[in-house]
Amino acid sequence: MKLDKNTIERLAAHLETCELGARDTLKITDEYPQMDWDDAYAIQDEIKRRKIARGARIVGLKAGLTSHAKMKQMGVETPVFGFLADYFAIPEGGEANMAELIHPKVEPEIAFVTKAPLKGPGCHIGTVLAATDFVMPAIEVIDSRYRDFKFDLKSVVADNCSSSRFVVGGRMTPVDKLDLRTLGVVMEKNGQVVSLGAGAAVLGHPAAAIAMLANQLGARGEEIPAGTLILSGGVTEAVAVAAGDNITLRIQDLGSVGMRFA
Ligand code: 0L1
Ligand code: MG
Repeated sequence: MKLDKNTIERLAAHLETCELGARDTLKITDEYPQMDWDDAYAIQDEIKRRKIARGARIVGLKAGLTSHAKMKQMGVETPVFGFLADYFAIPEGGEANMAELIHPKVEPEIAFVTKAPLKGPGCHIGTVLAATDFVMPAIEVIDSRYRDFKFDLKSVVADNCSSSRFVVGGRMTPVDKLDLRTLGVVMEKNGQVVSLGAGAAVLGHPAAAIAMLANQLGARGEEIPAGTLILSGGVTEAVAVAAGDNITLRIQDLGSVGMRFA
């Protein structure tokens, strides 16, 4: 690690204050270009610790930048992971308040819920499918705290991978009779189709994103417990939204989920 404990705590407090106050900031590597991956995840962990200390519950995990479309959109090559806090969750058909957000975008995702623990190294698509209770459609709202979404990957990881809000809905569908690679994904904004894709856009198979996450956590000595909700990553590029927008996501065989921005 290149940063000391005080600096990590200060950067975590700064990023979380930006999140809670809906204020943007410059990417933190401008001030700390020497920051490494361990520093970036230590800042994310400190943000998580602060939330738990204030009484928030951690309700899930997310894999990010898992599709080639997203990697190209962001100019990066490696997937990343973050956490979901309880107050990020919006009920199916519910509303996100733009006053609490900076410049949100939405992503169509396949959410997994596990029924057995997953611990890397060595997790693969088969291990993940065997440990999956069901999958559901999910809309993730990302809201980078960095001005104009201008960042590098370490700054993004420190900022909990732009996590902000999410909604899950549709049908809780077991995976044994599904081919997640060929599931069609259609996202609409105000009734117009804005994104089209298939599950295979996520690392060739959405379960590969969950395996990657389990292996990355395993390298840190952590596992994914049974009963964990995990967002596997955007199937398409993220789409910008504004107050008044209605978003609907339909995923073949999994049903649909919707939300709006007020
Ligand atoms: O959910 C994600 O794919 C993470 C995105 C992190 C970068 C961004 O803000 O687009
Ligand atoms: Mg995402």
